[in-house]
Amino acid sequence: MSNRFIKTSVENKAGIIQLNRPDVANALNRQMVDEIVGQMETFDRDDSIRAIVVKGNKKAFAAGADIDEMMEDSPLSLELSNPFAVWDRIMLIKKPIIAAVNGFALGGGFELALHCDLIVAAENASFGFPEVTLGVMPGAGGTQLLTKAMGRAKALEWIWLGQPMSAQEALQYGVVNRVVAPEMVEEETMRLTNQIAEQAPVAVRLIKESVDEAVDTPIEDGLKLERKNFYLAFASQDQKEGMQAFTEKRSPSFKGV
Ligand code: CO8
Repeated sequence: MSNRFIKTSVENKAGIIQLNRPDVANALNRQMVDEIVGQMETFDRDDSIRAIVVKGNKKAFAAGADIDEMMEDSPLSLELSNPFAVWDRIMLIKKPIIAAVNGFALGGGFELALHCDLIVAAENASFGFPEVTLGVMPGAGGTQLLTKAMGRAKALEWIWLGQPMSAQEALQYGVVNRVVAPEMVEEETMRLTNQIAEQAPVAVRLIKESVDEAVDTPIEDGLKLERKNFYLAFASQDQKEGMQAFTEKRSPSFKGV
């Protein structure tokens, strides 16, 4: 099935997903979310891709769920259509996902950015959950992901007030990784992505799983997984190549096996 609401491309070892509903500030309708997640899964299965980038346009990363589509929903229509099941699949993507955010990342758009592993933001980007002003609340993980990222008190303030937060403030609270001039967002995102894409792929994958474990589990369980993954890394050719290259004082050539 061809994509209607996203554009895709490949640059070096990065698979790029561009949100493409510019007329409505990239508001996320359900088909668009299906396309985004389906494409993430396609890139995740592709051995030539080492990292995934999600970006919008100059004005907006995404201004939230499509309000026109959502306004007729009822509890039962939501229960039956189960619109958030597709979001859970993002959590299963093994490769690094980097969001490049220019302009608005609001509501579901902010939730999409928070589902990514790293965020590069423009100085003029604004992040927020305006749902409260619509009489609802975040539904695609926003209350959970933002609280884990910045702590309870600040997350409550942000979600209760519904006001956007600047990129600088988001940086200060550890919600985004880097803030750069708007015209540098893509370049900086690709620089970061390419750096990660050059690392040993098996190690990158095991690191993502291990760090994710730290967020949700007791320290004992996290340490067990870290140790298991550390041992597993020694089953890869990349471990041998990486250590050999170090002793031979040359750059390693990682193959992802
Ligand atoms: N849904 C539908 N249409 C939208 C949305 C949206 N979320 N955001 C913008 N648009 C449309 C506008 O209606 C407008 O259309 P038209 O040209 O036909 O009038 C067009 O995009 C351009 O928008 P504006 O004219 O408003 O542009 P401005 O620069 O003046 O303002 C803003 C940009 C600030 C982004 C403004 O459009 C805005 O406030 N948008 C709504 C933001 C919002 O409330 N988002 C939260 C939605 S609720 C939500 O996300 C719940 C998430 C849980 C589920 C997630 C599942 C996907």
